[in-house]
Amino acid sequence: MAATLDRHGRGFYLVTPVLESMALSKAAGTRVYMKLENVQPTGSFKIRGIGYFCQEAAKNGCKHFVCSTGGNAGLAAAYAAKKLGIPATIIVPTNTSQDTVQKLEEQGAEVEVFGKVWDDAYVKALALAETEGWNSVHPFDHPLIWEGHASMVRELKDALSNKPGAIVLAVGGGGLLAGVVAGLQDVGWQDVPIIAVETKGADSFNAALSAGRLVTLPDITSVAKCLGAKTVCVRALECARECQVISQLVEDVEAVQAMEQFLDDERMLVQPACGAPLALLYTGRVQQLQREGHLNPDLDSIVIIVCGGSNIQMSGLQALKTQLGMK
Ligand code: PLV
Repeated sequence: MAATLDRHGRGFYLVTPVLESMALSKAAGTRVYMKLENVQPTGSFKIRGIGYFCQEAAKNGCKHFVCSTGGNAGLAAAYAAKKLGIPATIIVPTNTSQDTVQKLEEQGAEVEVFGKVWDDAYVKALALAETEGWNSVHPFDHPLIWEGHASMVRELKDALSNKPGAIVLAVGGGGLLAGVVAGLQDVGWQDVPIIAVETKGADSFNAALSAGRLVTLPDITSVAKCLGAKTVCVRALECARECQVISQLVEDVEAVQAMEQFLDDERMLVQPACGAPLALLYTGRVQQLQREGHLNPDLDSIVIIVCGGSNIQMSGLQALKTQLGMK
């Protein structure tokens, strides 16, 4: 369990609650458990893998971190760096909100705004790592990150009396997917199907699965900027060969409706990146997958990874609704 400990023998992340949701169970027609990663320090699951990566880098003498991010990976890196007493520079694309920049600065990080989307910020981070000799923290593509994320599946195994019938999660660059697959393999649950959800316009995993190879999207047009990696990591495709991974797409409007519904149902506000997997449950897609024979018609339960995201406020939700022409 090295992934759970910092240099003082403490973990950066929390063991998160697993709660049954009456509203989501009703919507999906099967008992739904929420793995509440939104309550992690910095508001998302990212602290698990990124925290572990940073701890290991610190052990190896890292002097300065640089992390390109859609927001949440950077917040996790800044948080871990602060705990480790190592400076961090976080590179965010221009579509990043001022609120996120402020949160990063509050964590003590130096923030640079660069490029239109995350992929551009990544190029800048790599260049800085090269010229300055800093340690680059990838937001999703590293075995230590997957190992850190895998801890959430061990917690699920401890919390649930039965193996779930499916796990629903969001895919951006594929780090969460790779971590969950690592965890499933670790606890002997590798036969649990994973429903991997993206929004249209940030659907690089779906495109890669259809093509049978990595595909680079021309642009990210979805409002779910945190799912906006133009290309997923190689490991994401491998995961789909090792486990049953069902790729599903939702519309931006569905993801934003799901955010609002989830706020009403569970009193928690999450980002569009998390609205996407919630939308899968709210729009009856589970029952559709069952009817089509992709999922067992008789599921014991479904787990949804409530991946969270800290870049959202009520005004932001309202702005998204206006942008998408919703009432
Ligand atoms: N967000 C990354 C990549 O952004 C970041 O830099 O924060 N849910 C939330 C709330 C997220 O922030 C992310 C990733 C995901 C889901 C998807 O995780 P992934 O990238 O590991 O598949 C461009």
